[in-house]
Amino acid sequence: MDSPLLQEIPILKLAEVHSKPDKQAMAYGTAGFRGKASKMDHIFFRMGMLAVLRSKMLKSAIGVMVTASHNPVLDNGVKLIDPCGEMLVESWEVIATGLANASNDDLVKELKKIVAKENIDLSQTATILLARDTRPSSLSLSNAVQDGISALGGTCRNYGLLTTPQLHYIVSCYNDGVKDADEDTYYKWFSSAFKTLVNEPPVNSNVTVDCANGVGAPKLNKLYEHIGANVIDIIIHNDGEGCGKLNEKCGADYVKIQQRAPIGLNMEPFHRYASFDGDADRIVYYSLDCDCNFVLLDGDKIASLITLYIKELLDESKVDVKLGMVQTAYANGNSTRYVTDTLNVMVACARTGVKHLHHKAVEFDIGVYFEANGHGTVTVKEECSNVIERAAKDDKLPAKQKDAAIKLKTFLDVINKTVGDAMSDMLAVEAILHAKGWSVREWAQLYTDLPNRQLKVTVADRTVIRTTDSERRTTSPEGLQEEIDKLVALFPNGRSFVRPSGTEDVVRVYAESDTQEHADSLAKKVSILIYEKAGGVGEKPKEESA
Ligand code: 16G
Ligand code: ZN
Repeated sequence: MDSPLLQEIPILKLAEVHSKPDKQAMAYGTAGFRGKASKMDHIFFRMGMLAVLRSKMLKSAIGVMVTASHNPVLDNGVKLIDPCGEMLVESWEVIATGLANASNDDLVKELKKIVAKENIDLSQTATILLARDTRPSSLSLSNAVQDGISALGGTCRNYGLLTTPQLHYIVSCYNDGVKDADEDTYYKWFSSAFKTLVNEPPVNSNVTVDCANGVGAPKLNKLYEHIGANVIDIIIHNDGEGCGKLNEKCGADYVKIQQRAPIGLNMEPFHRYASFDGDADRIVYYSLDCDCNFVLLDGDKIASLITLYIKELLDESKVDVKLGMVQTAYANGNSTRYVTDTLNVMVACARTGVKHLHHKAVEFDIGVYFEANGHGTVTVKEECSNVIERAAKDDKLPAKQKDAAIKLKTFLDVINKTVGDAMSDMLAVEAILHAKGWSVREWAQLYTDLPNRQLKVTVADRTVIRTTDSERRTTSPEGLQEEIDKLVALFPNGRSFVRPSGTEDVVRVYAESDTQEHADSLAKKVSILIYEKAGGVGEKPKEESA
């Protein structure tokens, strides 16, 4: 008998509407497909179909998010979310790339190939949870996803505008049996956990949040309404209502890389500021010190604060579980030293890209993971949650011990454990500062960042650079690592690594040292080395004369 997939006519009809231009190839990268929105309609259509196949295979709902995060407003992107709210499994990234690049004529053949290879029972039902960010192209591209879903007979629940982490959260709730999970479920859960943590007395100083003119603005506003202005005081900046463009001179990425305030923000010393990125899965904090110097509290500082707080509560509650932190090679050396030596917490290193950190973090009972760029969260093993919950209810424990367990349980409730979430991370930071009676000043002083510099070098083929040891060392071109080592040895506290970017056609160079001058000089020397040894193109990086 013909399988439902063999109803080729409707597929082909819709495929014609969402036809793939010739000679265009794209890859499912670190965070899904990303590129110029005007060239990607066929990708969205095909990802709708792929989500249906994955949903049938896993007999669970699958998420599809339409966003290009911190990219410019004319870009767009799409990523799939697996049943527990985690990123799409890596083996399916290859399948996604194959389907995206199949010619129009080969589309049905490619679909059949996936069905056969993955042994998918097409009689299964499929449910896709779809959402989008505020980009001008997002509505029509999410319609293309919907067409893909209907082409293969799947059911689509379209949530409209959401932040990326909200959709991750809703996918996990839905597959946990909460079939009516929606945006409100999110606000109710996180606002109630936050209020339990900080209600007495409420947070008194305000926090100004730059929402990058993105979807974070309306959503933070709603969260704020649920929490109440009597508990937290949030001022939203770059809310997308004015003439500012999405991610243009604003947002977490801009603030982190430029180390300066977003457009239109007049900063005052010691005030708390935060920036989300365009889909609100990243957050960085910042402030001005008494000399009006810009002070950045990036993903490393957020992770250190969270790790410190969890460690204190574990010690107080005497709950014996393994706490660990996961960073990437970009983590500031002094953050790693602080967590390892001062907090006595184990630090693991993972490759760039959230999924790599997440996978390492789940090896710990409680894993705190953050990229320096502000993407991160905390993972908690189920057995560990149970141990904490039992301690929180144990009347035989001394009051102080039980109290710490209750605080830890409530604190972990404020965390979106599926993926890094700017809103939930913000609540976590605000709750910790409140609990400790700290301003940004005390937080910033946990450790001092080592001066660092990031540069990029354009080469003919960036894949000639191969890395190992979580991208901290290169294995190719031959002899490159030895040369980098020699340069690093010239600088006090020197460290440098290079890696091919996963999102841009460049090689990235990172360097840190005891002074900004040294960090700049090391980064320059390594860039020149890359240019010479790895086939640099265009203008050669130059060392500034002293
Ligand atoms: C993507 C990743 C981010 C990573 C960045 C690196 C996700 C959701 N996002 O934006 O984690 O830091 O790529 O970009 O995984 P690069 O490879 O160009 O340096
Ligand atoms: Zn993002």
